Amino acid sequence: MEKQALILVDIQSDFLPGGALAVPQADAILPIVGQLVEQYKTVVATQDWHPSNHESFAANHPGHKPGDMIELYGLKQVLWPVHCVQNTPGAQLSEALSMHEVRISKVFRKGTDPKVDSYSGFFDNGRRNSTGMGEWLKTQGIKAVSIVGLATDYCVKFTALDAVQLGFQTTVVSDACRAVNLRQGDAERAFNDMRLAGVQVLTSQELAL
Ligand code: VGL
Ligand code: ZN
Repeated sequence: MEKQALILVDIQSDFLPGGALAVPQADAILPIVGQLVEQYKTVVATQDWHPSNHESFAANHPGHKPGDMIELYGLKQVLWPVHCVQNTPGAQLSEALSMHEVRISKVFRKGTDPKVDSYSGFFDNGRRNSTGMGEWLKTQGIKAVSIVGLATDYCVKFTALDAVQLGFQTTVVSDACRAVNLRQGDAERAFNDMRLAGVQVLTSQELAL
């Protein structure tokens, strides 16, 4: 078997029930993620980690509200509620992961530049800076990655697309992800975009076969 890693995408309090950008039914992934974490030797996590002046926050654009679309330094940007602000409880990895924390080799933070959002765990949306995750996985000899987490239609999708581009054999575990679904059908469209790019989309049951 080729050397594999599990990537936990943005499993943070603000994306879970009660959080600032709660993803519907996000907590349903936690038991599945907990099982998967025990099955991989190499587990890494991404962490959305914004400064409070981040320009993806609607609050930093007077007259705009969450869900609005703007152009930000040449890139299309959805405006979000204030979320995952550095060193706040909402930015912490879910407590449900704490018992597995020793198994997480490394956490890669993203979204730290106030001028550009970063959906992918590998690069910012302008593809100017790397988080170091791709380089680190390659130095570990990882050839294949399985991806789980939040949210299907943003950070999971763009992490998976970049993983394929970087040459990793890439699987997304569909029932271990949940979508924001700003528009109805966004989750299905995201899975289709991923499949078209060469991502294998499997349920956790199919993965276990
Ligand atoms: C995410 C919106 C804004 C995500 C992060 O983790 O999918 N979505 N920041
Ligand atoms: Zn964010």
